[in-house]
Amino acid sequence: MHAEKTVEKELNTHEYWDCWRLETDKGRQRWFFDYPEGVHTDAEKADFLQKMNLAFDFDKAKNPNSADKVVRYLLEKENPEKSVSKNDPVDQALTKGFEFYSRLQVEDGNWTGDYGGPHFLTPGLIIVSYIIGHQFHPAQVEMMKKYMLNHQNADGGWGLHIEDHSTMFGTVMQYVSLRIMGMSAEAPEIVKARAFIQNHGGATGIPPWGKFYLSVLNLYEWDGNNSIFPELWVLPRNLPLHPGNYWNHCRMVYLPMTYCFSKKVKIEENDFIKELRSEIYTEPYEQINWKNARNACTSVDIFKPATKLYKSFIVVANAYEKVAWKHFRRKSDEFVLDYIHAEDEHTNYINIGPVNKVLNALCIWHAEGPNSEKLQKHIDRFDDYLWLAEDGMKMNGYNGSQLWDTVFAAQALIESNKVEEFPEMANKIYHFLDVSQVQEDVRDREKFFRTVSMHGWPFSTRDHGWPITDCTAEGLKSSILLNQYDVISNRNIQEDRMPGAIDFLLQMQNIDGSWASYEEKRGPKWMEMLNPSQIFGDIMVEVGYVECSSASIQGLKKFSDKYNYRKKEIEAAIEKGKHFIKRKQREDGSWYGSWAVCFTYGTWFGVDGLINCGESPDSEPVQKAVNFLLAKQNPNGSWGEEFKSCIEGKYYNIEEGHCVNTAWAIMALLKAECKNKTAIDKGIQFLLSKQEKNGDWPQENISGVFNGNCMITYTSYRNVFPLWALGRYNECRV
Ligand code: LAN
Repeated sequence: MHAEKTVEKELNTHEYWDCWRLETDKGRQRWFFDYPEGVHTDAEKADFLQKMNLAFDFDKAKNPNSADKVVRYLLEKENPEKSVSKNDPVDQALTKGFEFYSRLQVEDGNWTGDYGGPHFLTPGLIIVSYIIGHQFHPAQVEMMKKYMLNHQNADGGWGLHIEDHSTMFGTVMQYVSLRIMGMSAEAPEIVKARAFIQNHGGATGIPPWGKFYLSVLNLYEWDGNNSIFPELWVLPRNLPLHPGNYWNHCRMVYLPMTYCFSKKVKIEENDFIKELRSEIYTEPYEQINWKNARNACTSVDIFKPATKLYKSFIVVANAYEKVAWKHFRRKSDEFVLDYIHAEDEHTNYINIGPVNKVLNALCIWHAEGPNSEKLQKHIDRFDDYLWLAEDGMKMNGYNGSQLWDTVFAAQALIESNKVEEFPEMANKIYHFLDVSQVQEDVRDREKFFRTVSMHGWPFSTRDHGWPITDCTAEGLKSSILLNQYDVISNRNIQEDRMPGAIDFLLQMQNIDGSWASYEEKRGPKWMEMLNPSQIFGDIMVEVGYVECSSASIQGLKKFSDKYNYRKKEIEAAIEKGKHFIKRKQREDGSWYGSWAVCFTYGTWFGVDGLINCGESPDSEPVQKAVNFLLAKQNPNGSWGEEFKSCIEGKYYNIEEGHCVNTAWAIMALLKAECKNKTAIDKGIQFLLSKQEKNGDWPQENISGVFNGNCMITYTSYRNVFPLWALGRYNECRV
């Protein structure tokens, strides 16, 4: 009886998932919804959506991470399973794993997936859409609402990301969004969320970015914000304070923020806004002391407290606001708006990330009007960021991780020696590498502080276009490797399309030998003391990362092994890079990973980087790394790390182990030619035991991270890294 019920529920679930369709075009990915036949009237549609809601019931207590069941169900259905039969268990797992993964590869050659996690992105989109009067499809609204409710914590709040404890930022942002999406103030979930807000002192304690979002919604006075003055943009460029020297994500977020601050952009007050004002504060709105609220920040939210330097700086900035010189302000405003237009054009209205995506749209609405063509172009790109999974619909942390997932799949396939066995997959991969490589520099590059882009690779798609050091290196590496195979039919990425990537990588190396993420380091480290966010670390200026450095070295090395272009300079760059990697190694032999959880990730890059620099596996740093990893192996053969490792900079073990961490550790140990074969065999056994019948691996905890405190989902990691580790193992034992 019970079994029958489960089957029935599953069938129903699929019926609703089947109304959704993912379209992809050169990496652009968008979800479309169609009502099924027979659903015509408004009442029928509303009824259908309510039922669909149940098909997205999700138990956060089991695991707050979606397993990307919807897209995988649709793709698996489209691409039938093929049977695989190999004598050797490792080869069987590997081949089955690739067979399964090939079914998930979309037509244009990449892998799509959930890139959610942060809890401040979807609300940003909802808030801005409300202000600019953009209506989402009712099915999208239903799914976004569902997503937020699925992720509500037991205490009524939401955190900075899906695995986080509740914070004021997370809670107020979802609260306001859910209310905008039509939930009543008396709905039980809303009542609970309000209690969380009230019990933690009310929304005046929301961190600065939250104050900003509330201000444009007219739920918080602009006077309660510290000054974000636009004159910053026209200061002399050689001042460290000039935003042209900031980390590009910080620069691009503060750009529209300065516009809104300067123009005091806000929606007109209405009854709904007045209601919200009465719900999120502990005192009547009119009585709030806004000046005091400027620096208020709820303690559970704080990751990086405001420094003394920042507090002094802000006193000056706030004082300047009262005497700001009109002419200078007008000039600054003009530059800011020009720059917003330029970023929109450079990225084909995708924008660099999910935050400036919506904030630029807001500025364009304000500057160009609600019916402007430019606003429409912005709105057309909203869907590029929306992702549907079994937990509902969310805004992704980027317009996807298409290139990134594809380069790892390429290398896993190559190292496993499976290119010839999966020629279609390999050809599609190559095609995506081809169409995602950037083919031009941006206009007015220097005026807008952009570096060269020509022949770099971005993290997602060519239309997005911002090249990244490690993405470029991995794209280059994958192209060079795949060029060796006759089964690849259109080998378009040849010598003429590589020097640009090399120029970019060489130009991006920092004086200390490191590589940062998108650009070279442009400002001093102490600038971080002016970080106003309180919730993110390392946002002010670029930082040298072991991951980006190791990847860049590997890319340069692979190129230099085959071509002669700038050979001497490459050699020197690799040598300098080696010293950086060595300096970054911790006493215990590990490296801290900044972009995934955490030391197993960093150490995988550290070891691979050193070996590529010509360091012997027997050398001290490599052996120290081996010993570190061996010491962290769990009795069941696995490795596993909690996301807390990233936040505290200290290894937090998960005893039952995670496939992704295990894969990174095994890859590092194999690269280091670790003599302890038993440890590696045990790790491999763990991966084999975890593989599911269809060739997939289970979705475990969140893998990605940024700015030290915010986690982000990479659902492809659970496939691509176990495969790569098995492949490397398989080849090493031959
Ligand atoms: C990313 C995603 C990719 C990531 C790697 C390529 C994996 C990394 O090796 C270098 C850094 C980079 C490019 C990166 C930087 C920070 C990003 C852009 C993100 C984690 C995706 C989302 C995040 C962005 C900052 C989110 C918006 C939040 C702000 C604080 C602006």
